[in-house]
Amino acid sequence: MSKVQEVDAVVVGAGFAGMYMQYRLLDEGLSVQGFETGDNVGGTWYWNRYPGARCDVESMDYSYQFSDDLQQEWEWSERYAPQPEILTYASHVADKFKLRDNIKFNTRVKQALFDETLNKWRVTTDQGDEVIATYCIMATGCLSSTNLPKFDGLDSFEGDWYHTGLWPHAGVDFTGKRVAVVGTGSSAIQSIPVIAEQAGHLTVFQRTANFSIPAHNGPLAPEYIAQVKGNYAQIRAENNDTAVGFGARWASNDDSVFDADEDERKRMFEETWARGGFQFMSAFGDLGLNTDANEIAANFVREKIRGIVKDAKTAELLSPKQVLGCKRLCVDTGYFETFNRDNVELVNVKDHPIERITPKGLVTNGEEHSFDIIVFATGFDAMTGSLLSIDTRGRDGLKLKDKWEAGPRTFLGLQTHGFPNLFTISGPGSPSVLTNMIVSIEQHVNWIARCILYMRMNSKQVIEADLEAENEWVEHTNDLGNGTLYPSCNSWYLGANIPGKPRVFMPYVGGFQVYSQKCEEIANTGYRGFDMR
Ligand code: N01
Repeated sequence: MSKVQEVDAVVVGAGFAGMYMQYRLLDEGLSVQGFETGDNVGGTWYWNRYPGARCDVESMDYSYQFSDDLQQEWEWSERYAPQPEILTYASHVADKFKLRDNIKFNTRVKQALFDETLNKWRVTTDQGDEVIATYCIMATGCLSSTNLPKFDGLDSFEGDWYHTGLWPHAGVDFTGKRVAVVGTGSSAIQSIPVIAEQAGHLTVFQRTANFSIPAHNGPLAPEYIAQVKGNYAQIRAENNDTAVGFGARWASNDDSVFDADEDERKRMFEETWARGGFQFMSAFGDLGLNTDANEIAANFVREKIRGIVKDAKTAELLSPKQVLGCKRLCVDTGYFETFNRDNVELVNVKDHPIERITPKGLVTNGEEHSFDIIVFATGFDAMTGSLLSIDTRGRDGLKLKDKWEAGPRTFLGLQTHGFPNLFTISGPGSPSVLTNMIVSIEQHVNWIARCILYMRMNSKQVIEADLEAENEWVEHTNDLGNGTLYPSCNSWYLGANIPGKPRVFMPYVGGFQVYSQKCEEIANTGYRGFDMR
């Protein structure tokens, strides 16, 4: 494209955030240009095609609520939807709402510059596109910039290697192969049981053991689907009124674990363990806030691991030492059981890190392990990685990279001072990754769409977060994070998985319902904390 194109809005990314943003803006009659690196919609579900990938939030909750027609016609097959089904759903949404025409695929946005003479953004891509837009909306995802640690010698490896977050579309045949998996986060914990079934031999390299709760996945009963669909409006409203945006219909207990006797504790933990998934954390009200309360729940899980894993040494190695839920809780199908297989081995790389990759495999503790395939399940440069991969410059040429040098600074995770008319969907400073992402995405998109409509109706050209409001929000977000147990371990929430990244707890931990109410109040009072001119 050689000609400069002019539109009302550029939307970067065509995952669930980008797609719904497109839908809302097009519906309001704006001209929109979307850009997407992949060759199709789906975002995270487009890239993360590793074996066993599925969503940890239940399918009847992890779906759009903006269209009743959509939520009534779509039929989920399992309690936790597998990645291919979520991708098919994304594709269905794009077709149903005719979103593809405005998205340019196979195109990466390289630069976004605010042109102060025009009060507009100039956005350029790796395909030579140049677009001038009033609004620039980053729907780039919280977990989309993959983290591949800098291992010496990777280029020399003679086998094949993959990152879970950039999985080949054709799939990978592990049959009879000697396979290594590096990492034991959610992606590894989902893929390890499936890879182990195919591989000749699987070696798992673990640096930090992780807590995982069984998913108890299975097909959804038609009666259950009918019951949810018959009450969807109410279920969605109740979910929207929770801290996490899902699961309102399952019982949660606000009582302290210390108010329960031994039998009651055991009963609650067994009940939530049997129910499966994230609900385990709601067995008692103080598991996320009090170290001693947390330790009681953590010991229950460690005991479960010892009960599942036959070899005592392996069980001990798989038992996490950190606070339960401090790193993002994992949800699994047969993860710990996999270590009872004869073809699976666990290697601890905590004390003896991976030294280097060789043509034959990798070296740790002075010993070379040989492989045909290495899978890096080493996570993401979360929340800021993809935003900062675009050269974004606001007023006075201010670079976003420089402004966020000591950690991301936003007002509500929606805007950052110095960057007028730039919006981030589920940005740092919003609840995003601590919630059902689709619920958070819809809330942000609705807020941005309403704001843009307000500006157009009131002849406002520019909106920009006030510095003071932003500073207060950053302080408030930090205070809330520091009041929890999250800072007690190293996690991607804190940027601690990326060497040199500032240690800042990035998401807003005050709860989705509190946050969305604040956003609503701000919109209702003429966008207090934002400068509109
Ligand atoms: O990444 P992670 P992930 N040597 O960062 C290890 C979401 N998600 O892709 O803990 C050895 O959690 C690292 O070790 P350590 C979900 O929010 C959702 O698994 O840093 N090991 C860790 O074990 C999740 O939290 C779903 O010590 C190294 C692992 O790699 C987020 O995505 C499914 C290493 C990385 O774990 C990220 O999950 C999957 C090294 N040099 C993911 N460097 C669903 O909802 C890193 N590691 C289904």
